[in-house]
Amino acid sequence: MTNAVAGPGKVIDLYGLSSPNVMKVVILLEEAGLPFRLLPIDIWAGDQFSDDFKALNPNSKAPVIVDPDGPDGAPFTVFESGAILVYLAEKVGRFIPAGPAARYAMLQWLMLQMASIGPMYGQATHFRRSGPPGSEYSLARYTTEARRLADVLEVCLSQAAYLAGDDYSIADMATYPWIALYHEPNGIDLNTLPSLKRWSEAIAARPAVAHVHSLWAEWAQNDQTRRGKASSDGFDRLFGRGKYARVD
Ligand SMILES: N[C@@H](CCC(=O)N[C@@H](CS)C(=O)NCC(=O)O)C(=O)O
Repeated sequence: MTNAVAGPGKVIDLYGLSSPNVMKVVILLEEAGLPFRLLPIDIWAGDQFSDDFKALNPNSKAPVIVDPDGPDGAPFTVFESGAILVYLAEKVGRFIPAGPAARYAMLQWLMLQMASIGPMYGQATHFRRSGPPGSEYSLARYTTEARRLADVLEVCLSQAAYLAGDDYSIADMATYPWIALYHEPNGIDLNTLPSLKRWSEAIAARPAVAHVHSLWAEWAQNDQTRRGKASSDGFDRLFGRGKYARVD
């Protein structure tokens, strides 16, 4: 882990980088006014595989948060961006419905983002940017699924202002970064999806989200620099290929 910046007592530590799974957490931190500091993870240098990081997240992925003021008043670590969103929303008592029906209506869209939108958009982007020759089948499969999922969002958002109904929630915060950052590379034309476009523009216009985008310009630039310094072994390890591939 690199470039940690010291911060005072109640500041939440966020281990992350300029990725959609991290952006969703930053949106909630900003919306809720929770102070945090970014501890950058250089995934091209393999920070996520260090013993120190695996003690926080055995799955070696960002984001992770450490809340100095956890449920029992002691420091509390949470990994998996969906779990982090639920944890922080419950902590502040906002952006998560209280009643059971509304809560599950929201959680189903949060789960859809975690289980489908993130992985499918992520794989489509991987094969587009980094797939070796012969990746046409994989690229077509994941791009088709990403576009199908955008259609699912369009239908939902043609019936309500937000994914879970009238109220902006962590389901919207989870899904927004994938649309904002990845619709263009995946060839998803928001002009053909008017409800998704309206929703995306409404979220982008929120002051907290606009502030996150201003942070992102610098964070993305820093990650470009890290990526530019990466070795071919670093890429092989990140992508599980070459000597890191586990195939029979
Ligand atoms: N399901 C996880 C996915 C996290 C994830 O894939 N994080 C990426 C950055 S967006 C990462 O840490 N990649 C490093 C690696 O795969 O080694 C979550 O939502 O938190």
